[in-house]
Amino acid sequence: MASDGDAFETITVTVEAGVAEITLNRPDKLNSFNTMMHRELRAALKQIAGDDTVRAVTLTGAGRGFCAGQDLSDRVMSGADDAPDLGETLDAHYNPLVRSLRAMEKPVIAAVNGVAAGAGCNIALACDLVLAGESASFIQAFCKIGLIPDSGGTWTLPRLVGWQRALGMAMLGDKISSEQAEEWGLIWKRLPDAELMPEARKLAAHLATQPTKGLALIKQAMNASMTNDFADQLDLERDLQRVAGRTADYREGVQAFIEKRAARFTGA
Ligand code: T3D
Repeated sequence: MASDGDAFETITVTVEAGVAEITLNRPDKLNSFNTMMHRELRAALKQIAGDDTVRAVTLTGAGRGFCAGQDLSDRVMSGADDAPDLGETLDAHYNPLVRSLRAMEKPVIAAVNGVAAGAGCNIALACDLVLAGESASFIQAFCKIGLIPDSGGTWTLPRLVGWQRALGMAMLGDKISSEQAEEWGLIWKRLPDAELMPEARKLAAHLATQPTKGLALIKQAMNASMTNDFADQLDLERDLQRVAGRTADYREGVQAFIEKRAARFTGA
């Protein structure tokens, strides 16, 4: 996949050395989602998912925010207007987006560079590893406008931070600092702002040299563990380990260990 920096209006996508970096790019609106941004992000993720040369993905935001969720200026109703069918917009946009992040057969890093609010917060949390700059914050803003956490939030939050903290975040909509987020296990790592993108790029570059199929199988197993019981999960581990054991990267990993050298993984 060639670098696609100029192909979109609301996002930018660059591809270099096996890493796709997607930047949500509506900074004046804190990168909130309109229909075009949904369409463009979906198209980019589809292209990336199908490109075997891309072995890691980073998602970040332009300007001072990561993403403020839905663009509320597209939801203003005058007295006479019917309420929009938000179930429809979830079906059409937010749910396919978080599904595609969870199903992506390569690691996805969220580099949260500022506020992540509403669906913007839960989209970050749908990524595999969440890095945050120290000025980043996480807000389940939905309750402030009468909505419920979507984009997987009601599923992800209790699993990440436990029942009380999930309900506190969802019902109060308080701003959770990056420090608090790290302490609670909401994110993988907090970094000084200036180090966020260099570290995210370093991590993505590392992941892009790792056994991509194996990482995808780890993701598949972890996803399934959220609903499987222990017996089913053991069966799944058996099945997925069988697949992992047949990859070229497993063969290379064992060979490299025996030869006491660094492995050269190809992602196959
Ligand atoms: O509708 C559906 O399809 C259902 C799905 C819903 C998913 C959702 O995400 S619902 C939740 C939507 N998001 C929110 O409720 C968050 C709204 N934003 C805020 O609460 C605050 O902006 C923040 C806490 C995120 C940041 O606050 P602050 O003080 O740092 O920035 P600000 O001044 O509020 O925002 C800066 C600009 O971005 C400002 O524009 P202006 O005045 O400079 O022209 C503001 O209006 C704009 N902006 C921020 N968030 C949104 C937005 N514009 C449109 N939609 C937004 N969500």
